[in-house]
Amino acid sequence: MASLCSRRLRGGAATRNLEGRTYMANISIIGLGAMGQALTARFLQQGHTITAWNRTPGKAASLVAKGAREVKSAAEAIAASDVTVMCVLDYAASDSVIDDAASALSGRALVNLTNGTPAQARAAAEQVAGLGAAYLDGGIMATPPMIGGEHALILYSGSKTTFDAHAGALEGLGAANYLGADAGLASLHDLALLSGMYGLFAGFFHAIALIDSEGIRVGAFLKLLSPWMTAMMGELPGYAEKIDSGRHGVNVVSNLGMQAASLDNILTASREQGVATDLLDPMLELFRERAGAGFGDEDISGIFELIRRKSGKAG
Ligand code: FVH
Repeated sequence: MASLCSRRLRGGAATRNLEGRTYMANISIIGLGAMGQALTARFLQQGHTITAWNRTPGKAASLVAKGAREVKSAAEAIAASDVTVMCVLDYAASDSVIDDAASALSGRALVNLTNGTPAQARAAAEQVAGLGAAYLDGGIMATPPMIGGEHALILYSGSKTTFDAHAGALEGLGAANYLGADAGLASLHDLALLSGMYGLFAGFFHAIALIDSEGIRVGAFLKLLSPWMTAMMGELPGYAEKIDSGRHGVNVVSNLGMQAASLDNILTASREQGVATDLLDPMLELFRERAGAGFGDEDISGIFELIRRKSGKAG
């Protein structure tokens, strides 16, 4: 079970460390895309000393104007600070940076906020440890404009020593949630949260395609859809309880068989309205499979049993 540790310490121009003392750090940044620029701008705003490198030169101009120092290589950036925060496109990119800057890493700490898989994070942690450096992985649950704001959350896992040592700076970016020593945990949680988001978006896009099929404005429909989706969020704790206990047949008020018939109506109506059913077809297949196996009287939480790892379906 992952240990949870979430904190937010806020200062004005500078952050505070875990003991509450004013904290200014030398931080290097690798990657000045949309997210890297937002992270750097926030660190500068918080009073930290920043050294930055980006593969393509020229992206640091506005940050240099605010006090950042631009260097010519990733190795030079890593050598400049005890801790380097990297945020590049993907792990192919971050792996190539680590390979190129391997000689500079010994004795340093690397915080990798690049989006990737748990396996990629674990492999990077092993490689970086082999080079004599500490590795903290991270998953950013925010868009660039949200960085430093009250809704920004960053998940971390890997080196607890690095997290604790630099929490004062990291918490300036957003709430910092340390999930455990396994470097893959931040990515696992990040991807699971994004899965929830994409499922929500899938329902939204199908719903508005159905409404649009009669020429109704999406903005007007949103006034009905948003509160409905918010109300349905209230079902999640009940599903979670059934999944955790494996008892999908208790307190059932909307059984799977009924919902399979209802989802079938949605897909039939969609076809009649000329709307593609691609986003919802797989869900009806799972409903039918579970109901066909004799669980039609239970809750729809039972379809979890068909997709979980030990169902044997996964590759
Ligand atoms: N932007 C967002 O909304 C999301 C929010 C959640 C977290 N993601 C992840 O953050 C990583 C970076 O995303 P980004 O938005 O900064 O992406 P870009 O603006 O496209 O910038 C990409 C940077 O990566 C550099 N880069 C690409 N390939 C390499 C490479 N082989 N070696 C070194 N650097 C590389 C690229 O450099 P350049 O093209 O300017 O030379 C940019 O600095 C990402 O994992 C998101 O999933 C963002």
